[in-house]
Amino acid sequence: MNLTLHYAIPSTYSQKVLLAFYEKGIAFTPALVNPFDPEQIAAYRKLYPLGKIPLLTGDDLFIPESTIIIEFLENEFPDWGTKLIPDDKTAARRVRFKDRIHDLYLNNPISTIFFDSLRPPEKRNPDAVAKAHETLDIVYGFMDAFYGNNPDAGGREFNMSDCAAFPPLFYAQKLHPFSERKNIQAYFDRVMERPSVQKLLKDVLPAIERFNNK
Ligand SMILES: N[C@@H](CCC(=O)N[C@@H](CS)C(=O)NCC(=O)O)C(=O)O
Repeated sequence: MNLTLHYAIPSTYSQKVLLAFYEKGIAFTPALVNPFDPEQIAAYRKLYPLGKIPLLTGDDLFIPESTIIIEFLENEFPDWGTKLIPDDKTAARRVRFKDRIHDLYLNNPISTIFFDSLRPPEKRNPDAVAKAHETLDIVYGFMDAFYGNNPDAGGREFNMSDCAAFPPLFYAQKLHPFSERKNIQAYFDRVMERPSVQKLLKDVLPAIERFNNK
């Protein structure tokens, strides 16, 4: 099957999908998009006018949205590598709920803070950033309680919602630290031990560090 992944190295949603590919051991053709290159963005928007990354294409495929890409991988390759969405309907619903929590209330506020920090001071939006920090405090409360009650999460149990959590948590270490939240820190440490995460960091860290030092 021809699977071409359009993605960007610093993009947390791209990293979420990369983790899924690595966990399942599925090969893909990379189509890198540099989100800071206006020409590349203009070309990409011809393919996908919303301009959102990642996107999976191939033969008759056109699949935007990280969660839907992972659902597709799980449906097409159910027996490969890690099962990222359980077969059991109730368990699958819980995974989808945490996937939404991690995308909407962890990843999005971290992205707000990150992109705001790249703007010149006169273009910054302190209200949006304050709101993002507020949301993160609330979601950290939820995550701390959840991971305290589920010590196998992110380690012996790993699923789509963990693919969604790691990339923003990686950025959050600096942008909205969680080290005082012992259960989130323990969860993060468990996730860090996954070979897929180590591979991801090897692939993306040099680019992120180059970017941070600019
Ligand atoms: N809901 C989308 C979010 C994707 C998203 O927002 N990606 C960011 C990069 S991490 C992006 O494409 N930003 C460029 C833009 O919004 O124009 C998903 O899960 O794939």
